[in-house]
Amino acid sequence: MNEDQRSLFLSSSSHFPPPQGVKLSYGTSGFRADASILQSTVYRVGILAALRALKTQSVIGLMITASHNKVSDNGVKVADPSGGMLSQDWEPFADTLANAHDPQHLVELIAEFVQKENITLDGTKPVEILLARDTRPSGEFLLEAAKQGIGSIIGAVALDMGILTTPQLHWMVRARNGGVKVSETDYFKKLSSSFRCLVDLSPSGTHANNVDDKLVVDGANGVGGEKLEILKTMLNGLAIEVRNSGKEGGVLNEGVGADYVQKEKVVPFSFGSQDVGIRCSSLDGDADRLVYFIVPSTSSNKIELVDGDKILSLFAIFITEQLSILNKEIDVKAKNGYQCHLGIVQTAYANGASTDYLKQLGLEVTFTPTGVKYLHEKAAEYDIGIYFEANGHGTILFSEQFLCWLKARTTELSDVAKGSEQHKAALRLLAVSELINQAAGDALSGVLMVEAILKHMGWSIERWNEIYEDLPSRQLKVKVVDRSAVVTANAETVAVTPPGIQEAINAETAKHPRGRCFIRPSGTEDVIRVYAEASSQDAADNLAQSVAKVVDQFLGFGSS
Ligand code: NG1
Ligand code: ZN
Repeated sequence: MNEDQRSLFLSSSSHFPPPQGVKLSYGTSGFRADASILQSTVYRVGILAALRALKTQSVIGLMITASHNKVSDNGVKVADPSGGMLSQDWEPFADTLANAHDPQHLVELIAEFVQKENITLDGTKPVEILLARDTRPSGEFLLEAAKQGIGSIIGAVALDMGILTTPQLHWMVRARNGGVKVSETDYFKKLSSSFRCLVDLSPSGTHANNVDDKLVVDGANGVGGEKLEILKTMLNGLAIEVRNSGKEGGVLNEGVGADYVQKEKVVPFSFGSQDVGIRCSSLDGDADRLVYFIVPSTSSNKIELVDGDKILSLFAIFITEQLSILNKEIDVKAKNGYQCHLGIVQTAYANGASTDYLKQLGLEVTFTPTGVKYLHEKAAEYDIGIYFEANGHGTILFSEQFLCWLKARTTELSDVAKGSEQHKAALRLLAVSELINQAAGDALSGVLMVEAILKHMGWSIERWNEIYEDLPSRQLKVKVVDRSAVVTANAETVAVTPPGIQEAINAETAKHPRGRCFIRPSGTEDVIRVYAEASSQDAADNLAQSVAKVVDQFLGFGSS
């Protein structure tokens, strides 16, 4: 590292002293904390993103968001050239960078890393970093810190894309690295045109159930509602009403949003008896999660949740149907054949009934730890990989090889075969690959996928919800002295440490029919999460409560 670069670092980093007594870690989804202590972290992630761009000689993304967390929190994460999450082998460097205690130490760490990774810092090959933020007020000053971090690396250029959903930024990074200089308008155009294409390919006569009725969307008082207001004006044949768009003065994620609806299973603010019989859905604060729900015709505020597992199952049904139409007329062993490998990826939070259902359909289901970085990576191993977290975060990935084959099939077919069922199935799969965000789980493209499939099947939301019945479940959080004391294995289903805790969990679980329970440290909050499932709601509640007590005994503030 030359002297100019060294003194640039020293002077700019002296404006961003790290918070005292806080240890930050690049968790499930980047760094997250109270916004008031994040300035130095975001500045340092700016440096990290710039180094990553130089290393990969590609466009990198930096997103400022704390998703479903409360409005006083914020966070920052990096999008890699593929549009996916930061490569996991850079996470330890992210941690050391964020926790460096003074400018001198920071410069030494960077110099060492730059040398190890063979990164050239002479400005001869300039690179771009796309910046975006959600609607949190703190995003504004944090974005400035990110710009300063990027500006402290010679040859790195920050491009401020303004307020975007997290998946919009991931999508832009991916597209730009594919050589297309896209804007937000291109994103909306792509979604609306591929949605139109899918709807036009629906079998005639299947629209009746829902073509004229509307979808009501809870925007979590965040960026998603705002963007959906724009997108909906570009859609034909789908009426969307957005509530909690943030314009009515509501607070981000407070009594609203996908996380609230999924965890509390109650109606979000501004929904109620007027919505009985209507399809309702909820986005989270940065619009990368989506759940649907039904308001039952009772006086309580409870809802029927149609969660990420049901969205995944709906997608799986549709894709399987298209693949079987294709395979019916193709000899997969012939020269033009293709044995498409379809895989489903879930986490331990997936409702047991969903996994049973998917396996009954004959699908291959695998599990990864929580966090889309794991699910995404696994799903990318298939020709078509569908992944979802129960909380509504997920997408469908297509391999390049399979897409090439599909494209070739649609053009190769004779004029007679064009318009055949096989041709339509291939076109539908291609439209899905355009509509669904290949970079990250995306609530806006997810809504359009769900709506197009419901039209295709001629299904109401009730019909969709009935594909299987969820096992009752309960999630709790426990505050502990040090959450890193819990180390898990087997896709987080077993707690390896502290010693004896798993045996205690097993003993509680064994008391309940169809009981299943696990604990893990949250990657986004300072808590241990408890998940319990059993044959009745009371049993699931009791199991979760008793395991929360176990956690408290082993790790709580009175434990030592
Ligand atoms: P943590 O806090 O690590 O449980 C939560 C979600 C994840 C993921 C991330 C990122 C649950 C139980 N966990 O992570 O699935 O979505 O936030 O937003 O929903
Ligand atoms: Zn989110």
